[in-house]
Amino acid sequence: MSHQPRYQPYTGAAAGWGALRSVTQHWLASKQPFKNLRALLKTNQNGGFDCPGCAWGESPDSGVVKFCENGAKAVNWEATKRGVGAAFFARHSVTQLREQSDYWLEQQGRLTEPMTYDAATDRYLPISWDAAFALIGEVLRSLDSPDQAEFYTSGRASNEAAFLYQLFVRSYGTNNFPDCSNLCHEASGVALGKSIGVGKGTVTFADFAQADAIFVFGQNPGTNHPRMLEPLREAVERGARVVCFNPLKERGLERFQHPQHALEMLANGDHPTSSAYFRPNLGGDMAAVRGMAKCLLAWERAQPGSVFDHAFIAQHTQGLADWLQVVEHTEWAAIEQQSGLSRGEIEHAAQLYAQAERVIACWAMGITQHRHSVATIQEIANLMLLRGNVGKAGAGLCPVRGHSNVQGDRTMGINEHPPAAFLDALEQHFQFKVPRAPGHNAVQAINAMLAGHSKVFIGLGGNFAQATPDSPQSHAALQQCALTVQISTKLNRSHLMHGRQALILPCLGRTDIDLKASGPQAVTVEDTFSMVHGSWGQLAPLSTSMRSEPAIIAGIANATLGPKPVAWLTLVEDYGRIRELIAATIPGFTDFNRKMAQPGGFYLGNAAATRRWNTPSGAAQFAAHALPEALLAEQVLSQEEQPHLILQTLRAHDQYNTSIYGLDDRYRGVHGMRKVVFVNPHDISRLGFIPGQQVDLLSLWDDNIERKVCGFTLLAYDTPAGQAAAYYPETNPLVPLGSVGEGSYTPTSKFIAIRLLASAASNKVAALNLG
Ligand SMILES: Nc1nc2c(c(=O)[nH]1)N[C@H]1C(S)=C(S)[C@@H](COP(=O)(O)OP(=O)(O)OC[C@H]3O[C@@H](n4cnc5c(=O)[nH]c(N)nc54)[C@H](O)[C@@H]3O)O[C@H]1N2
Ligand SMILES: Nc1nc2c(c(=O)[nH]1)N[C@H]1C(S)=C(S)[C@@H](COP(=O)(O)OP(=O)(O)OC[C@H]3O[C@@H](n4cnc5c(=O)[nH]c(N)nc54)[C@H](O)[C@@H]3O)O[C@H]1N2
Ligand SMILES: [Mo]
Repeated sequence: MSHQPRYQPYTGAAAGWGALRSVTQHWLASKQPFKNLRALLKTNQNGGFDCPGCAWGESPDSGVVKFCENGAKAVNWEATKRGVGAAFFARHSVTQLREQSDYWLEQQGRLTEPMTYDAATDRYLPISWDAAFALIGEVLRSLDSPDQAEFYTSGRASNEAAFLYQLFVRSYGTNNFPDCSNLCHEASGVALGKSIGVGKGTVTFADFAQADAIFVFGQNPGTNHPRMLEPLREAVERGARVVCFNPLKERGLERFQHPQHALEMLANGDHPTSSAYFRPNLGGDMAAVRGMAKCLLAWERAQPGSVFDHAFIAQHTQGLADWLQVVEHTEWAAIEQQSGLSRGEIEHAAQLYAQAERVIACWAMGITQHRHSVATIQEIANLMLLRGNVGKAGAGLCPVRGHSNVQGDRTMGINEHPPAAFLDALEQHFQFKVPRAPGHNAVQAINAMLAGHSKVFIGLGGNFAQATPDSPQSHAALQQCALTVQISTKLNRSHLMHGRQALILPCLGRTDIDLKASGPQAVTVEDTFSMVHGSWGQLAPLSTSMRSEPAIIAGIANATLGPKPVAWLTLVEDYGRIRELIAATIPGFTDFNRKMAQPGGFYLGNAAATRRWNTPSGAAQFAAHALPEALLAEQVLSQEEQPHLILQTLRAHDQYNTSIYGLDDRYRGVHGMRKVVFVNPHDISRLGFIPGQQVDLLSLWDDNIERKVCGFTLLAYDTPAGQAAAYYPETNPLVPLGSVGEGSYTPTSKFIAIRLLASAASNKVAALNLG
């Protein structure tokens, strides 16, 4: 699909013909287009499977087949006919495979049989399921303490798999649950828990149709949540405002064509989706929102009662006075400097906010992957509380989740610091001593493995080696383990950065039919709006040697603990039995087996959405944080050399996290290459470079470790001065392990202080069409 590297600005609109053309290419490349078409048509339909793409939800009563370009790619990626089994591993040693790109690795196809690493030949060899389970059980039982094992989860795991996994791990004796959420929306959970008493969003799909304004902070839905563009456009058509905060002019937010309105596509028409577009500096959103609050305060003082929702504030909140004092003391100079926006722009944003009766605030990784993310999200919550925009129709807080079931996994107890009530319920129902000490998050797990404290890593999905920060360190962490186990659908680098003993356990994906003696099994997932619904696989699995995630977890649990505290193997004969256990222990799941089949699923509820505040004070809390003194960390400021640029690491259009589907990033005009860095043209010349030149990126931190990636092509791009961007995971080696969010521990993937160096290897202009 991708040939000659090319950089040429994209002129079409997002999600229109261009999108459909790209889907078609991926379909054809999968070698079974017709089968996939059928599978796709079931996506997000009752009786079909949940899209393995993002966590965006659907209107429960819409009869329309909902799919998007990138959902289609995700389905297609999983439903490939290519297989990776014994013959493949016989051809390639692990050392040879390490030389291959992430793109190449995942392109090889679906993992088809269990494999174990053989050091003598440096190859993976076949192993029986029973022998694999026995090995895991033996190693886990041999550890001095259960806290010496790490149990990672990626957010594609179903509710059933996640519940079983946490039950096994806690019965084994630890809360070491590093998960992808630690790298993702952790700050949203922490901040919202403090502010409104629940770590989830308060809106449902229906709210979007009633909002007067929708604010979108630090999110690129055109690529990462394409189905969200539809309610955004509908909002604009109704006359509502869509207000974006993003340093980059993201195509999907700028203009939009609806792929399901054939007439419009034929006319090649596009509508403005974005009513106002503000371009803050990386990490500047807290200051911008603070500035908005400062405006609202001034207007309220000028005309009391005209701006604040005093009735709501009096009845439902605490801490307003303290916060307003902080707002008052924050100087405009600091706000403008830190946000990168002018006072006039911020006043405009504040007007748009104040003119709307019902406001939804959405955000994603541009907000959560900073040092002060928790404080930023609490500031967004403050702004929303000021006008009663939480817990009324058409309004609310909306962290837009990433992985299709990352929210459900948390609900099921994938949590390294679980609430006491959850543990109490487990203990009572299953009658075992539940571990109470908090476990490791993702960064703590890496540190524990590096230090040799943790010796076993088990991954339920995902690609820990590439998704985590400071790649050489996280690779070393895995390689230091006595045993690494990856439960996966596709080959990735985590299989190659393995422990002394290693297992690859191939599992069924969302699209595969999961047939048991009792019949085909369904699983359930929870979307970003707390809707839980069933998912039924539709395609015959590529190999009979794959097992479902619940079956694999049950096998491991049984080999480690025997049939205690539950008869693991019997449970997974019919997933309805797992759901009964969920219903018995987790609030909101009463009558689960019946409700999962309801059209559109069922709503778990959200206390804050009904204005019940599960905070210690019983009220929604205004949080009074000062702005960070400087956005740059002390560990950078203390260095002799100061940064040239701040770098954010983001997703291209043709990738799903560490899975690279193709080498294009259509909306940003990049074709056939990923090792690029987007830099403001004035910065390029200020730093003495020219567009197209090859550069190395060096990140600054105070621990004397050289963090560098080499041979990136400089692309002149419309980004605010000083704010650069490059793709993840190629740039993960630059994120220092110690650079994490305060209170969230999330790596600061959107704020890396870097210097640019001319590439030693090939210091010449790449042959590029620079459009
Ligand atoms: N096709 C596809 N879909 C996906 C994924 C995928 O990889 N591919 N990943 C899934 C997952 S796990 C997740 S978490 C989501 C991720 O969804 P997004 O959060 O949209 O993902 P990113 O590509 O990281 O984009 C971050 C956006 O925030 C902006 N940004 C960066 N820093 C700042 C900042 O400081 N302030 C502001 N205001 N903006 C900023 C960037 O310019 C970019 O537009 O998508 C999910 N859906
Ligand atoms: N620098 C930087 N780093 C980041 C981010 C960033 O923006 N910048 N984003 C972070 C975010 S938001 C996230 S969520 C993480 C993502 O971290 P992960 O969730 O760990 O990574 P993925 O790339 O989604 O995992 C892909 C692998 O999952 C396996 N897989 C796919 N489907 C299934 C399935 O159904 N079952 C099982 N068992 N395995 C499956 C396949 O083998 C595939 O290779 O990365 C984080 N890392
Ligand atoms: Mo994510």
